[in-house]
Amino acid sequence: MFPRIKIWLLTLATVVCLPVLAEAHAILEESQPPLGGTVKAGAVDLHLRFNSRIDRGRSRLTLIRPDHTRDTVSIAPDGPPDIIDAHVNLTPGAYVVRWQVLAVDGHITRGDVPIIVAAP
Ligand SMILES: [Cu+2]
Repeated sequence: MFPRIKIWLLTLATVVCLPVLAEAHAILEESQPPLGGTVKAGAVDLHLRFNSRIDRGRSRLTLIRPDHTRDTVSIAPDGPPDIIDAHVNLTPGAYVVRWQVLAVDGHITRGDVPIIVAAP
């Protein structure tokens, strides 16, 4: 009788947890600068916070410059597991910060944060 209850509980737990796991891929919850935000030229801190933990080593930040050239931006190696931090030096113009992250559920998500860099 006892093992049967255990199996039943395990099954129930699986059924309850699956939808939660399926939703666990990373969604951008907060970004600094914000989407469409304006910052002053010079040293700019990029700060992206997600709804779940991400695998920093398998995540990527790409900076698309006003002339459409692209650079991979190195992600700061430490900090909370749901946050990506990076530091860039920017001249005035319209940029896009393109993020691609791997969440703990194994799903990759990506998105763009357009920002405007104004003369200091
Ligand atoms: Cu997912």
